Amino acid sequence: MSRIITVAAAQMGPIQKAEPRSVAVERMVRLMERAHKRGVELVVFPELALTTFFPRHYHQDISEADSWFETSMPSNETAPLFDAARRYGIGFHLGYAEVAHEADETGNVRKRHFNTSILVSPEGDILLKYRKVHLPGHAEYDPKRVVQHLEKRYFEVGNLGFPVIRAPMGGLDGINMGMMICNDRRWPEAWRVLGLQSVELVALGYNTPSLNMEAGGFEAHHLRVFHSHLSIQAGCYQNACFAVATAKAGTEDGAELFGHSIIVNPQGEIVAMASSWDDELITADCDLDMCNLGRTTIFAFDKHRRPEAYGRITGQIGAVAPEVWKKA
Ligand code: CDV
Repeated sequence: MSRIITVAAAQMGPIQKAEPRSVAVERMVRLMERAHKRGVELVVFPELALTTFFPRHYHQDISEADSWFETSMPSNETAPLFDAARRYGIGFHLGYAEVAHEADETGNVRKRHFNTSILVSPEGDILLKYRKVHLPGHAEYDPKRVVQHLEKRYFEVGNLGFPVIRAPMGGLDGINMGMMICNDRRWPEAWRVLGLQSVELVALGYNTPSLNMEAGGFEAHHLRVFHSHLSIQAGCYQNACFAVATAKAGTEDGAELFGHSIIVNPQGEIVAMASSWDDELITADCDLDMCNLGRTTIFAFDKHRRPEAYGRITGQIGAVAPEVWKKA
């Protein structure tokens, strides 16, 4: 019997700075209602889905940025999402900014900020939490940039690794599910850590500007989308898994996000793609047995991986210069 789950990427159009969470949540509940009508069993929302992509805004006093963060999940404002999950029998993935009071690596309990995502069951239970590891951007105001990207100012590096959980979802007894957030998708290490836990479905939310502000905007628009898709398609193929990659899209606070949400199969093929820059639901029936081909042949990790040759992957951060050839 094949293992099929119907999934949706619930792309969201822009959320402006002044818009309250209640408006975003209302839009998300509408998307869940539409998903239910289409027989969807798991809905994936974008990164930082409750507010505008606030790391583009500079707060000199960092504590002022706390208004963008959630202190509890669920909360009064996000409860309608959990209610909709129960009402429609749909699981969901949500990206949000999390503030937590917890110990750091030195044992000091303090207020900590993370770019977080959760996977929620159709019963409203939080099955898995992930905190973004690869934080792009910068920590200080950069006068050269037209639009800031201050993730390194507002978030700490995620401290939960790349976890995978096996849990029931839709009509299936168990699916191996993992998450990554936006920039993580560009790092093969992130995919492989999930792959090494037999992930079958990766939920991934993103907010990606149409222009590369670091490069003065010279990177062509179509290459921005291409690199996003290339990374996700390669990650799925090389780790024999599905991905539901969901964007926030359109012009938000005057800055453009490119959208192009996709669902990808373990062959690396795009099986659904968003075409608007607005709230849009794309769906696919994912037969998880498709994961078996890659993981028992080309990417049978137990047979073919050579970790003894991969020492640099974890032993080193930046690239070093190679040895220079000299004529004997
Ligand atoms: N939110 C992100 O992580 N965005 C990055 C941008 C800054 C390049 C991304 O990788 O899409």
